[in-house]
Amino acid sequence: MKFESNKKKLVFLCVFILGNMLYHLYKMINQKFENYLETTALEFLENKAKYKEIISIHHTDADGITSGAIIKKMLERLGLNFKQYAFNLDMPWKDYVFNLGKSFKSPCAIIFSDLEPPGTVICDLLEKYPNFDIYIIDHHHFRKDPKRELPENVYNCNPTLFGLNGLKEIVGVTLNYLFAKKIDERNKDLAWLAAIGMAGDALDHINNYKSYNKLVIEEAIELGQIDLHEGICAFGGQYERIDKALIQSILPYIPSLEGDREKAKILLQKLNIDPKLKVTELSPVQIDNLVNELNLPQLKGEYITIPKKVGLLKHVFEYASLISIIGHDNPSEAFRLLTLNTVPNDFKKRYIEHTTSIVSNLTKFLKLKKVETKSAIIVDLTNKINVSRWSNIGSFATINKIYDEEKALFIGGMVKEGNMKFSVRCTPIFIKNHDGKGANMIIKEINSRIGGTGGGHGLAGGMRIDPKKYPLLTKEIDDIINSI
Ligand SMILES: [Mn+2]
Repeated sequence: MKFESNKKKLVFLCVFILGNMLYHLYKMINQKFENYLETTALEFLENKAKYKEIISIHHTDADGITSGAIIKKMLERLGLNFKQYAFNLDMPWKDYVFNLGKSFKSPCAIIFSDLEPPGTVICDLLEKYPNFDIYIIDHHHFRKDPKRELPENVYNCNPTLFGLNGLKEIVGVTLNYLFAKKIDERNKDLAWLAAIGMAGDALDHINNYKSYNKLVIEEAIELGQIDLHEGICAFGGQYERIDKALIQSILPYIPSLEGDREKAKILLQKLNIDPKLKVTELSPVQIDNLVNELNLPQLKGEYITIPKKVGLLKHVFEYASLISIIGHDNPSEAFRLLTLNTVPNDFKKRYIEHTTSIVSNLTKFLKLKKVETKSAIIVDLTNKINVSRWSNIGSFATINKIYDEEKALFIGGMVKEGNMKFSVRCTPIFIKNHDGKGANMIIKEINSRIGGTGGGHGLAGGMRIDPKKYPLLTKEIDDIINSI
């Protein structure tokens, strides 16, 4: 009898485990998307002989640079004639791609990595150059042409069209890596590049990676290209000794330390932790004591290192930040960084300046007077923090959850006479509470009620208004948010 019941339990357990595995597998992969990606890769291989040249256009942040590096290697392996362009989106797509397109040798293939023109521009471009084939390997929300379908020679592999989350589940470099691997299995030696790009776009703990992001990380670990560890995650200062790391950490930002090294030292002394210890050298007990003392559970988690690199470049979050800092104005230097094992001093200096300024600006942000209504927080930074930092503060304040997550954040101020600029941020909680609507819908409503310009997506957007309308904005903001 007892044996029978144990047997039943065992069968039940097996069914449960198997069911769970199948469920997770189903959640991980999206067969329709994979089929389309594979078909696109096969079509590319079939068409490649007819192309006089291949044009690769990619973004300039860490996700874009690593995507570009993967496509470059893929094209080199195919022995194809190609040109590569890094585009930081500082001019309208139409101007950029029409001007560039004049020099392309037709027929050609254009591969867009980690960025893509809106549908209207693609349709216009192909009306002028019907012999350009277009391969879209991008994960951003695709802006369709409301009147025209894309022609047949556009292969749109955008995973968001297949219901995937273009950030949590698959970022640009993950997609470009998967595409390159469908083209040629040898490209799997580039998986470590995906780990860097992902860190830059996802801005999250590895524990929270999902679907294809997670699968590619697991692949890179299996191939020995990256290592996974558990411990303190002071992203921004992960390569440093612990006292410096804590005050340089931007994910999480540690409010109680205010970027002050003395405060960090006092804290460590209290916990009997040697400030000279490296973040990665802390014992499990020291880790728990630190996390408890600061009451920051997100300070503990999984982190990734690249075994063949040293110092800052060993840590993917910091590597990605550095590439994004350099890449916007100097993409070729950002490309070169990928070939190095140690960070050059001048780059490291720029990295530290950038990171410490985020910390000090977040500290300022917390202390500033804010207009707080039922559904919004409005912060006027005019003459307080440099304009070029506003959007960045908005993003890091949001990912660090250092304001009421149920409210929309407006951060900005006067940029010049008659012009007020705001970055708008909404957290996933805000969006969930408002039927899936966020920053872009709020901006649209503001534009129609009180004027101005702007746009964006649910989590983030930007807008400009007439400063004379600022009092009206603060007065009506709750009503505006209520009506989206
Ligand atoms: Mn991206």
